[in-house]
Amino acid sequence: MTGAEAVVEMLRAHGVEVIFGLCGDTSLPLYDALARQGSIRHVLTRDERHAAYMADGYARVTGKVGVCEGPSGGGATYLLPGLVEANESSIPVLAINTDIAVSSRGKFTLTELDQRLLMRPLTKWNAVLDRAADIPRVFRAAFESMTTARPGSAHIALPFDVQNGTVEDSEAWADPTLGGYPSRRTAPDPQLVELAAKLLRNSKAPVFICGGGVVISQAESELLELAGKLSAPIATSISGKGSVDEQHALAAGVVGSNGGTPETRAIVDAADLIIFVGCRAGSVTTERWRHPAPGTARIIHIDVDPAVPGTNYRVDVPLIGDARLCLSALNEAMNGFKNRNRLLIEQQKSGKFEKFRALAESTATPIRPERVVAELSKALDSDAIVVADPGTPCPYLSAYYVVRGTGRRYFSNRAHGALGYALAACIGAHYGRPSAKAVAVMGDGSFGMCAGELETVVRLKLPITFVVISNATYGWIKAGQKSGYSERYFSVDFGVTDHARVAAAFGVKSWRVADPSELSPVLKNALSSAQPTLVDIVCQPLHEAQAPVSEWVA
Ligand SMILES: Cc1ncc(C[n+]2csc(CCOP(=O)(O)OP(=O)(O)O)c2C)c(N)n1
Repeated sequence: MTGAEAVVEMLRAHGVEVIFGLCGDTSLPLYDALARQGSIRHVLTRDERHAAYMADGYARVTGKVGVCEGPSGGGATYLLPGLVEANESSIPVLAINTDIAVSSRGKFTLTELDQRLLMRPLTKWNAVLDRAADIPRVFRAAFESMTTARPGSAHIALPFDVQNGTVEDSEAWADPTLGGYPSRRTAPDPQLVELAAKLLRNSKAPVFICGGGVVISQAESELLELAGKLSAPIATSISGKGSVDEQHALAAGVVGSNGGTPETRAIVDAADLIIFVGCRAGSVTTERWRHPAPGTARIIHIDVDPAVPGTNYRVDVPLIGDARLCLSALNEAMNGFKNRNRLLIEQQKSGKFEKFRALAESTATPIRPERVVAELSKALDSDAIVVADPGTPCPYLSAYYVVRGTGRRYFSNRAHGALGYALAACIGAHYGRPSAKAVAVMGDGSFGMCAGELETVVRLKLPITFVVISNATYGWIKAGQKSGYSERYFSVDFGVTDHARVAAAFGVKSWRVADPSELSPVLKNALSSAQPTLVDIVCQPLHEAQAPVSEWVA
C-alpha cells in the first residue's frame, strides 16, 4: 500500500471514525486515500484551529483519541493552539500535518517549517516522518503515548513524498485498545495505600478536590463510594465537573478563583484533610495556593503523573496511579469504615444558591448573567453537553450550572483559556455523542474568533445551539481594570454587533434577546430545533456584575 493508504489504515485500525481538518497542496495524497477507503468520516473545517478544538471536544466526550489534520506551514501553526490546550488538559488529540517533500527540504520551499521543533514543547509526543516504512511504527507509538500514563496530544508531520512511498501491507497492524484512554491503568503502591487509609480513618473533616482526572479515568463510582464511607464533601475544579452528580448531598461544587464562591471556599478551609484526585492543584483551583492554605490540612494527592503531587503542596501521602485504581484500593483498605462526623455543607450550598437565585429572577436589563444560567439550566436535559468559553460563560456556568449525572457533560478549555474554543469543541462533542444536545456558550470576544465555522455547522446541518453573551467588551479584562486599576478602562471595548444577523447570514436560525422575559421561550425554541441555532443575548457586562471570581469580590 502507499504511505497515505497506510496512514488511513493505521487510523482505522486504532478505531478512528472521524477526522477534522482542512485541505492543502501537501495533503493531496492523504485526501485521495481518505476518499478511496470510505470508512473514516472527514469533517471539513474552515480553520485548522477549530479542527484541533473539534478533535479535543470529540475526545473529551468519547474517551477516544480525537484526530485532526492540516497542511504544511500555516496549517501547522494554525493547528497548534488546539494541540497545546489538549496536551495541558490531558486530552489525547492526534494532529497530522502534511509537509513538503523530504527531497525539497532546505531549498526555501514554500511553506517549509521545522515541524519537529515547533511541536516538540507543545505535545506529549511528536515525530516527522522521513520514509514511508516508518508509518506503522510511528502511529503505534503516537497512540501508545497519547493514551497511557497522563494522556496528551501527539503530532506527526507527513511529507508529501512519504505519502507516495510504499508500506508492506503486513506492517499496518495496531492494538485497537490504544485508541481509547486510559488504555493502560497503573495501580498505586500498596504501602502508600495503607498510609493514606490511616490518614483517612483519623480525619475529622476530609474534603475531596477532584480535577479532570476523575472523569478521564471514569472513576466516578469509586469516588462516590469512598466519599460515602468518609461522609466527605466532593469539591471539583472546573475540569473536574462531572466527577460527581452535583445534585448529590456530598457534592460541594466548583472551588477556586473562577467559579468558586466564598461559600465553596469555606468548605475547603474547614477541611483537616484534602484529597486531591487527578487535580494539579494549579493557580485557579487553589486561588493561587491560598485555599487550602499550606500547612492547614494534611494532604493525600492521587495522580497518574508522579510529577504532580508535591509540586504545589507538601504532601503527606502521594498515591501515584490511575484514579480509578487508586480509589478502588482505598475503598478496599477502608472496608467497613463509616465516619459519622460529617462536615456540614448544606448551609454553604444553600447560601450560595440563594444569592444566585435572587439575581437569576431579575427582570433588569441588560439581562443578568445569572438569569441566562438559570434559564439555560431549566431548558436543558440532564444529558446535554455544555461547553463554556472564557469570559462570562466559564465562571458563571462553572459555579451555577448544576451538572446532573456524572461524566463529561460540561467542559471548558482550562489549560490556556483561549477565546473562541467552545463553538468548535461543541461540534466535536456533537460528533462524539450525537444523541445529546450540544450547546456552546461564548462571549462576543470569542464569537469574533470563531464565527467563520458557522458555515461548517450549516453545511453539515448540525443540531447545535450557540449562545452568545453580548456586551461589546472584553468584559473579563475590563473587570480586572475595575478591580485592580481604579476603573482606568483602556482598550477593552469594541462595537456592538448583532450576532443573530451574522449567524442568519450563514443560514443559522437565530434570535437576539434583550428582554429577559423572552429568554425562556427563545431558548426552548432554539434547543428543540433540529437545525443549528444561535441565541444572542444582550447581557450585563462582567465589570458591573457579581461574578463568581474571587479577585473581583471586594
Ligand atoms: C486568544 C485569547 N486572547 C486573549 C485572552 C485574554 N482574555 C481572557 S478573557 C478575555 C475577555 C473575554 O471577552 P468576551 O469573550 O467578550 O467575554 P466577556 O468577558 O465580555 O464575557 C480576554 C481578552 C484569551 N483568553 N484568549
